Amino acid sequence: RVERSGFIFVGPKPETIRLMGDKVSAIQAMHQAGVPCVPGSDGPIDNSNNKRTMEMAREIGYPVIIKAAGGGGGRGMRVVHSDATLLNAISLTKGEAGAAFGNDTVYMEKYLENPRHVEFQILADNYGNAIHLGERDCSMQRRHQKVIEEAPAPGITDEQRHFIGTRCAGACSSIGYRGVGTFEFLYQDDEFYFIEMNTRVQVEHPVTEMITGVDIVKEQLLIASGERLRYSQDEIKLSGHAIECRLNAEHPETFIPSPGRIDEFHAPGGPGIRLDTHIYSGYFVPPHYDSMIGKLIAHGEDRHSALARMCNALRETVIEGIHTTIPLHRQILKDAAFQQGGANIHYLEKKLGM
Ligand code: MV4
Repeated sequence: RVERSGFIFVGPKPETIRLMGDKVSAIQAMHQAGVPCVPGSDGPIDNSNNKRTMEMAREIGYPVIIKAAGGGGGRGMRVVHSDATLLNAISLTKGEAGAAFGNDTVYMEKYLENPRHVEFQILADNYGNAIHLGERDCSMQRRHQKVIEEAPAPGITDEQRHFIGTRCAGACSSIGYRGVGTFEFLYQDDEFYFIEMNTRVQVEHPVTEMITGVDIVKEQLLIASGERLRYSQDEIKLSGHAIECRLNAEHPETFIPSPGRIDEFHAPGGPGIRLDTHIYSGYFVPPHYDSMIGKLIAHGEDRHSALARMCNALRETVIEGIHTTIPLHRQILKDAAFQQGGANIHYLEKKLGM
């Protein structure tokens, strides 16, 4: 399952894992496997027991978030700040979820106000072997679209990585998951909280490839053809730092799609630079598909070096005839908080004044 093919959407976005039915069951399975989850309802909200629901929200502590078990991409969620609005928020979310996803199951979690979005890459074969390839920080996002991703996540220690990564890999073995997958976490105040699993290769997989040397797509194909994992966990060594800028055919300030002819194209190069793209001079960006036209990835021996290489590569890249998000990336790279590392999921939208 691939999210995008040749950077063109080939169908509906493959969903978050519907393990044993839906996200609620996935969370329960991960909880069972020792993966830390967000304090919450630990199952669907029981519509016939409002007293228990109110109690639960008080135990968890406001604010709480009501989420649709069948939701995704930021749809089907509601934050609740007090008893007064709880039951109404639940019925509204249920109604929307039933109409939008054909599943009105909702669950409750503690709402984390300022988390980072950190996800672990795992590989699992058909024989119960599973390993992790460390984590990516995907906090730099706008309207649930990731803009920049990096690996490793700034400030995460080897101990944290080992603890969470081992549990993710263990969970794969215990649920019989095979293929490649991503465990999504919210990370706040030095703690990880599992929220969802993605059962596909993701757009941002190259940053993990750059720091591990593992070709994730190749391993996916080998696993699917019945091969055993070719790496043990000991053989996975993280080296340096990688960052990815998603190049979209969009206006860098309004984010309005900008299809049309690419009159001039010049690719960047040099040590540590990778550009995944299908464009060329004379290419016509069609108006009907996803606006992503490339992914620029920079690797360096440390974060500072990766950022410096990315800066140069963005300056070197020429895409004329359409608008692209390259100027946005150059602006973000100049940002002090971004350079510092560890900005949360709300940072970019605040910076852009939304
Ligand atoms: C949350 C959250 C805060 N607390 N859950 C948004 C989409 C879905 N994948 C999960 N999402 C969130 N769940 C709790 N308990 C905040 C978000 C969230 C978010 C998460 C990841 C990346 C970007 C986000 C943007 C807004 C809200």
